[in-house]
Amino acid sequence: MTAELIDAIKAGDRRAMARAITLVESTREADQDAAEDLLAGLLPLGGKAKRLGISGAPGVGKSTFVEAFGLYAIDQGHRVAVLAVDPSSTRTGGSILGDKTRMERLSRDARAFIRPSPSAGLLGGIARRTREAIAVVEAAGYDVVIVETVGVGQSETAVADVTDMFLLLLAPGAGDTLQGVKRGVMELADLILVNKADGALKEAARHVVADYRAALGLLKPQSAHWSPQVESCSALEGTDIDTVWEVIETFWRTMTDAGELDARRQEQAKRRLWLEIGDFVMEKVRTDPRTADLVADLENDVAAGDLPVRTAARRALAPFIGES
Ligand SMILES: Nc1nc2c(ncn2[C@@H]2O[C@H](COP(=O)(O)OP(=O)(O)OP(=O)(O)O)[C@@H](O)[C@H]2O)c(=O)[nH]1
Ligand SMILES: [Mg+2]
Repeated sequence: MTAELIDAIKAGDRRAMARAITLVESTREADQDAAEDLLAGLLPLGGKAKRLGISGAPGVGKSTFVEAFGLYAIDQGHRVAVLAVDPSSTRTGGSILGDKTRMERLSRDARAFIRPSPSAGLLGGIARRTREAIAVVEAAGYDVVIVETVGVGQSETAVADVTDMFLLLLAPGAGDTLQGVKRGVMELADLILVNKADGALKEAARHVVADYRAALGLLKPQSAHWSPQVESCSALEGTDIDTVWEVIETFWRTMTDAGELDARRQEQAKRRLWLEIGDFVMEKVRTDPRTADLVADLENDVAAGDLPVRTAARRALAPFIGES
């Protein structure tokens, strides 16, 4: 069954891709072996895409940008997959509807694949599933993968951790003054893009660009080979999307030649390993019948202040690691 599914994915069969993503997203115990078989089979087929993370406050124009940028990339001969990470449980029907209309042309194009966010859940779980969804779309030959999230503080880190390049979208007059963006988020950005540089906002956008260029000059770049760039564009009018594409190409050339792209991906995989181990152990300890009562008592003891937390933690783990 796995071999057939992989063949269908390789052939770019959209229903097979959707089925595979649903399988890797599944939390059912009965699906876990099949999901791991599938991922093992996909492994040698992946890794060739440009993985681009995009974030920004609500309303800065992420969906509009992804549509314009995606269509541009398709024009350049690429195939584009869009995966959404949504940490909030409050996403409204209106907003999903908004995405459908704002990405209308892209979603109808056979060279694009758009996967909306899995229904809300823990951010860690969503990030893991996104990583695995990337494996599926890469195996299907999509060579530009966009992972989009609305910026809420932690979602940016989650997205940056599954992508190669992080793009922070801003808009003039949207509270995106320098003070409005958290320093930690700014430090993640490989490219800061000031959108809505059109009409009455054009002049304001120029100021925002200048402010951020100055501010970035004061930050120590995360990378030894890449200094974060600041550009502007208009997703609505489709202007300067080509400039954005050029910056992205330069980033990939630079980082690939320097070996830093591979290094980033290796670090991400190692971090993910420890997160998976942590999740697995946590789940075991929480749900194991041998510790259920013990854990409840320990929770009470630490809540009452009767036991140091580290001692309680050690006791909770004792049945698994043979310590007392
Ligand atoms: N003037 C102008 N308006 C834009 C531009 N890009 C997007 N908008 C408008 O800004 C509004 C929000 O755009 P979206 O693309 O839905 O923004 P978003 O960041 O995806 O919003 P959420 O999904 O709610 O977080 C819409 O009314 C767009 O038409 C632009 O380049 N210029
Ligand atoms: Mg949107």
